[in-house]
Amino acid sequence: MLADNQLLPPEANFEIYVIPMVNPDGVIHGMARTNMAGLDLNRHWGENILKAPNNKINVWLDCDPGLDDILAIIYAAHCDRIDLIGISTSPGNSSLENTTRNALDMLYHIGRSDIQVYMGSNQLINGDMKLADHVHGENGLGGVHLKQSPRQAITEHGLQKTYEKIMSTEGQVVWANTGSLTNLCILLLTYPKLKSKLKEIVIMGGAIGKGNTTPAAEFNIFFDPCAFKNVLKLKGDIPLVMIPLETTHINIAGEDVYERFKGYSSHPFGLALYNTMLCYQDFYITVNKIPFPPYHDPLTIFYILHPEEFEVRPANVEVDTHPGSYGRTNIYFSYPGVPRVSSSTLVTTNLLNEKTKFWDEMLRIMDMIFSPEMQKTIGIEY
Ligand SMILES: [Ca+2]
Repeated sequence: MLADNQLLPPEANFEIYVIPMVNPDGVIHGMARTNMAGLDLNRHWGENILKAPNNKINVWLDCDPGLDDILAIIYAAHCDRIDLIGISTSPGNSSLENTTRNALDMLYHIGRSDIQVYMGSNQLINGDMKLADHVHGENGLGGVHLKQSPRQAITEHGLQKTYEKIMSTEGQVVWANTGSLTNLCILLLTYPKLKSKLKEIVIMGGAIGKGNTTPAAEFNIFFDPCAFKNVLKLKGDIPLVMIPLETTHINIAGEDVYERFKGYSSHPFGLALYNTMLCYQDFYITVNKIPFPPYHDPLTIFYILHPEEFEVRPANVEVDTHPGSYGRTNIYFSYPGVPRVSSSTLVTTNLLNEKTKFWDEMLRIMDMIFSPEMQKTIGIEY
């Protein structure tokens, strides 16, 4: 292993780096494949030490549902290797009221109302709120209205309760983030002890090149750039994995996926989900001129489960808050002749398999949700 301050040999291939994933105890729990000179070409993942005592990975999901967040919720809530210990909400894809309602309703319809929803901050670290309702519709679900969950979110001191819940969880927790970084920033500022409980932060956000909200910026970062800027400072040595647009744009829900979801539409909730997908697709056809849309947010959960499916590189990440490039993520990778970037911040640069396991796993969960046995357990009368 190269020392942090050691120069890479000039013949080294800089396309893919070896990425030791090290926990605070110094134990490497995984290693990405590399074709760098002198290092093993094979992927050799160790035992995943992220697992909680119940052999599951504790995950907290902070989100702003959101047409693509909802698949992250379903995936995390029903993956048998994850213990989704709570969900906090932020404004972004829609108002805080709507995103919180959407999280509650989604959990209700998939039979996971036992997972508590915590309403996060309705105030950004800096700047004015510019919701993405032109993408996600007037309610964040493309105008699709679900039968409402009888449960309520924790609205009083939601972030304090988030902190308390995480701190009282046995084992460490992975923070998955599919909206702005506002809530995490406030938590790290207010409760520095939180750092001791966070094993890893995995965010969907930013871009290496062009943004999707402005030419410079991706939406989640653009929404509250100062939040991400401060999270990068406040997180200390906690590994942070940033999944930028360049990776999420590979995760297309193709025609086959749409056909499968269409197959659930004889069920009222299946029809609602399919309609959210049609709304999302319509935006990408109209605005981006592509026939099928990328699903950004669920890749956070996919990364937590399958980091070996991603190419990742350490990088210094800076967040631009100048007016002309507001919200741009400036990513500094290593390159020949420059000392290797030593950073606990990793940026994904590719998905290693053209056909990832993501949609297979997602569809397996959907089949399970719409099975007669599961529907009987969920017990909603439509
Ligand atoms: Ca989102």
